[in-house]
Amino acid sequence: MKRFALGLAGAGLLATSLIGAPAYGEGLAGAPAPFDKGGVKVALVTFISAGDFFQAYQAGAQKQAKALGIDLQIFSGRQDAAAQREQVEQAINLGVQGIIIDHGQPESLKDVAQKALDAGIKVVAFDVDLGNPAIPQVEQSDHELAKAALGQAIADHGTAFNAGYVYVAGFAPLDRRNEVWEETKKANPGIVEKARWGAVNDTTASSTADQTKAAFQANPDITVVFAPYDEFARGVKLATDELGISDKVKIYSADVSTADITEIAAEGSPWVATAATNPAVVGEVSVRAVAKLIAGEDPGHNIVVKPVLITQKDLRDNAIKTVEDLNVKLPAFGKSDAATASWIPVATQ
Ligand code: SR1
Repeated sequence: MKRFALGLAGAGLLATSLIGAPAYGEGLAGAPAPFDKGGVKVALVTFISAGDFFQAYQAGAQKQAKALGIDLQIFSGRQDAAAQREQVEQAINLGVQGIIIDHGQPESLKDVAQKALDAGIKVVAFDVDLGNPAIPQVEQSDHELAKAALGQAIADHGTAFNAGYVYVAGFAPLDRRNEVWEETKKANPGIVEKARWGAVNDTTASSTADQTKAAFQANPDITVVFAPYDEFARGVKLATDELGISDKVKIYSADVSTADITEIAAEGSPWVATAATNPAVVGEVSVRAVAKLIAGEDPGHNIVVKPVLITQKDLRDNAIKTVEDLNVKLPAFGKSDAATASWIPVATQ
């Protein structure tokens, strides 16, 4: 786990490599086939379309695709497993060379992913385990991420407190973070889970806020909430603000965006720490991984982007207001060396 650190930055680190990027259909000088000639098409088939994390992930994927001269088509799944499955089939029919599958339900995707492989299409999965040795898995080291957020909760509150926990089973990153939550409770019997709630839908934050209000009305002695997805944390904060209890509760989360930074750093905010990658970097890594496969190179099977711990104090002390500020103050947050190659221009954030 990288910890927030000052003074490591240089504005030059923000330079992107897009100047001179090939247009779609033009070759990339010095790249292996088919990138030397250009015309590579890739589909990014998403399950969750809304929210800051996923928008930033897609923007990072587009930026890296552009740097490689790839025509990247994004399919929005809108949390609909049947639609996502159909979109994988559409991508196959479009004749793409690569498909990135971003979240989703393994059981509705495994056979269509295999169909893509059988058609000679390279497939990479982000945060969905398709259980296929031919499909590399991109993830954010969710165990490390959850350990960092919970480690901060224990540093702040000790090993005995009444907790609320926001969780929805069936999403690979949330399931991995849940393993750490269960281990943490087992190792610290003084941490008592008083209530568990959560929803993932088109309006995750507001649904979570409604559920949070009910949870706090039934359990007014909760002092710590572990909400390991920023839409969950936003919902919890909305609820504690509305209930007028934000001075009695602290929220520990995953993910970060510029809007999250504003919420965390705000005067009186109960949201005190988050463990996060830069989601745009995860999008870039996903595109590089599929590009390497298309070029006949091995990106590795488990491709991990490491998170950093970001506290309210870090943000306030260092006047961090945006994700771009974080990239500058903490270069390890703004780039990853996962799935790189000498011929791949790295689209640094
Ligand atoms: C519903 S799954 C949400 C998570 O997916 C990504 O891994 C993000 O980190 C987010 O927390």
